[in-house]
Amino acid sequence: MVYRCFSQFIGLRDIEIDGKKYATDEWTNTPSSIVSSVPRRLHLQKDHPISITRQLIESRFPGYRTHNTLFPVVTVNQNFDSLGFPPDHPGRNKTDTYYVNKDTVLRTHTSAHQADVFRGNTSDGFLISADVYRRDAIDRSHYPVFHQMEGARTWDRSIIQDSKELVRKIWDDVAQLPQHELNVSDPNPPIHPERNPLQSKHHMAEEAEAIAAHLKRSLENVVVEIFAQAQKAQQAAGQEISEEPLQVRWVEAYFPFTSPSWELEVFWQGDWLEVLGCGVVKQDLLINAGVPSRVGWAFGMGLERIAMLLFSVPDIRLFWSQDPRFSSQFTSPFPHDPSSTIAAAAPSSFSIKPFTPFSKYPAAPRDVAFWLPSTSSSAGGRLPTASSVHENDVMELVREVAGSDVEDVRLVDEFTHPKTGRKSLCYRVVYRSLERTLTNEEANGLHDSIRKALVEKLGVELR
Ligand code: FA5
Ligand code: MG
Repeated sequence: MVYRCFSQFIGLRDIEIDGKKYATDEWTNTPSSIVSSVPRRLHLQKDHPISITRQLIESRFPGYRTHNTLFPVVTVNQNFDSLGFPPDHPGRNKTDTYYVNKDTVLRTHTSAHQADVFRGNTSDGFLISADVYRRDAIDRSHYPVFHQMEGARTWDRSIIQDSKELVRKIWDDVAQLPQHELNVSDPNPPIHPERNPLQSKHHMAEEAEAIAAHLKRSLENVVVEIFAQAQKAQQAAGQEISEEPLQVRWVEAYFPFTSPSWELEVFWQGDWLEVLGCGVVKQDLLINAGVPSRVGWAFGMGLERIAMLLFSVPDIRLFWSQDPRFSSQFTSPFPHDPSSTIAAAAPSSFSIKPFTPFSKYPAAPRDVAFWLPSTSSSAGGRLPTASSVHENDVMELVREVAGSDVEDVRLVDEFTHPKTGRKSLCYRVVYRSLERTLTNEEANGLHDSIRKALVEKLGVELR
């Protein structure tokens, strides 16, 4: 077996995460660089842009119960089983998820807490903000630690006489939501029998449609508010504001714990950026959580993605910077509220200041090409080799060596040798520090270490 990346953990008895000890086993794959970011909790740091973004979004859900200090180590059951993830779902793989041990993971999403909070049944609406962890690609909008906000709103059927009355109540609540004038592209019907099915065993179409309308309007209002604040900020700072109107679209999606489901995308810097996933909560989840009479919606959004729009932050790594040239630029218009349990309204008048980039240091791109290990030792072996190294293993190895001095990693070439059947990959690694110029020697040094680690840890042969 080629996959030896985490052999360093085997034989280690315990792993300590933010003061709590966990036994390790052959599933453990959480590196120390990840463990050391656990105490940062950017969403609760005073004046941090992720925290300001959280507060601003919370203010669009006044009265919702907030849960902002839930611990990031959860059970496999909380993260996957309780949400109906099938046993063979790729999200469960070691290549995608940081395991603490066989039964315990760093949460990959705030949805890990949905069932528990529903079970607590303390409010009609709740919001959960938290740090989440994923082995993922490296680029300016992906980072292995990021922050999500989960939101949910449910209605209790048991206190209402008949289902028509519930539908009317939900539409009344939709009418109470702020109106916006944004032209949102939403070409698909709310329910589609194959692509986006109604939970017909549990819901009437009219119920699901009313819930979907409340969900979509609530989230569109968030995006409208964020953009209005971002534009105001850019204008006040004398920055050039884009002529193009805000473009937003709903896309059909799939999650094991909602149906129907959608993603909301925003056009940003020339591309569609996915900012959230959402849907009508699977009734089985609510039944298993002991609240069978509740029906409603849930969403999960990436706080970094929203904060990048709000503050014009061009690179997701900047949020982790401890350089005062970054951190001193932001001031929250909201009171510092790390232990608050209720979403507060925004002050009647306030303003956001956009990020002013300090000089951008030069990029140092370097390529590395290698043969994937053969899975057969016989010379003419033609067994496929592609699965012996997962792309996320390459990503993590690069991150382990170069930390936040790497801006982007991407596959630029791949081919299979016609005779031997061996497969070769070429990755381009772009080195760039956010805080200073990397010298040629430094970039070469990092790159050499990465080349060595690829051979030692993934068993590849350099070309
Ligand atoms: C989820 O995590 C679902 N739990 C969302 C959900 C909640 C659906 C409730 C339905 C009901 P997804 O993997 O698409 O879905 O992530 C949600 C958002 O997190 C994305 O839209 C994106 O904004 C953000 N995100 C995902 N991966 C990263 C990453 N590596 N870096 C930064 N942000 C990310
Ligand atoms: Mg998604």
